[in-house]
Amino acid sequence: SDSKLAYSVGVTLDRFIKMKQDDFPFASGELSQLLRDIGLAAKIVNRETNRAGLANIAGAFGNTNIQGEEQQKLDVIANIRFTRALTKGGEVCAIVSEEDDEVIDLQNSSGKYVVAIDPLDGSSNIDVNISIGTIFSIYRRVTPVGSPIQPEDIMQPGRNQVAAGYVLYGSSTMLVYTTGHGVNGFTYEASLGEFFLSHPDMKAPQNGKIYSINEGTYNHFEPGLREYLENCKKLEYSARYIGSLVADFHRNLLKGGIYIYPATTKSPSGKLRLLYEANALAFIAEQAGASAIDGEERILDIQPSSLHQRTPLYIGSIEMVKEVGALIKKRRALT
Ligand code: P6P
Repeated sequence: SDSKLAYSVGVTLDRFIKMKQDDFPFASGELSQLLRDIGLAAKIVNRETNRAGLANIAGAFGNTNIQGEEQQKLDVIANIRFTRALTKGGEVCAIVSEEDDEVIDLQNSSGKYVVAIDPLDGSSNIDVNISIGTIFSIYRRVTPVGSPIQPEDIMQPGRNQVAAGYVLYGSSTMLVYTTGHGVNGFTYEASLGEFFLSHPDMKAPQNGKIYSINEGTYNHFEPGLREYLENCKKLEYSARYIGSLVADFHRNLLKGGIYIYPATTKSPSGKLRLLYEANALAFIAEQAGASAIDGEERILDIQPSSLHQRTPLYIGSIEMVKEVGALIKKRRALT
């Protein structure tokens, strides 16, 4: 297939997007340009992230970095970079960002797309040099192009996504995305300034032996989840929890595993955000043969009611998600 060929000749992200666009001659090319814009912003944020350590050291002696600039938090910088790239590209009419309380209306009368983005998830990990990530979802607006943005353009269920992806700023920086025709991973080669296709047609193992959850609040978990975790321990599964959603998700996608951020009595809707965290990873998971629920229903079927609403998230290998979902359903029926 062309993905295999691409892998062998080392195709870049831009070349791959072009190849895939050729597969869809009716595509207007705007989504392709939007994906390229995201790729560019990812390269810029990658550079800022790599410098952050040095800047922070300088910043430790006051509020300015080695360039004497006001040291901004990296997630603020990432938000500016992605928002600017998406604005300049011209294809986007509105942005929902973890960093902005309100929808950013770009007043772009020709923009067809709405982007929901977490510019830098897990940014508290930067100071301890742990991987962090960008997560994004892309929707087509549902009201006529050129008319004022309406709530229904923004409050779309995850199944409406036309594309979704993440950037993982880790031991190497990767961009992983789907446009609904499978999942492809690209690894950044900084010396060339290019993302190269490194993980064509990613498929998650049906089952796994890794579970990722913060058990600190175990006593607040519901019975079905506690029963599932006891099963994991009986089977001596590996507990792997990085404290960075994108990093845990990516490892579980490649090796098989489940990531859980549950509802607890303290946070009844969990911690993670539906619009710019759960939906994007759920779309990628399902495209890679994995699964994502909120404990009982499919993440992609949730009808959003507020911009920054939270949702519990159970995501990863399909057999593991099925098992924990069944236990939760069984124990809820008993209460
Ligand atoms: P806790 C990071 O703040 C984040 O949003 C995810 O990336 C991560 O998995 C989770 O929260 C960590 O949360 O409550 O376990 O520290």
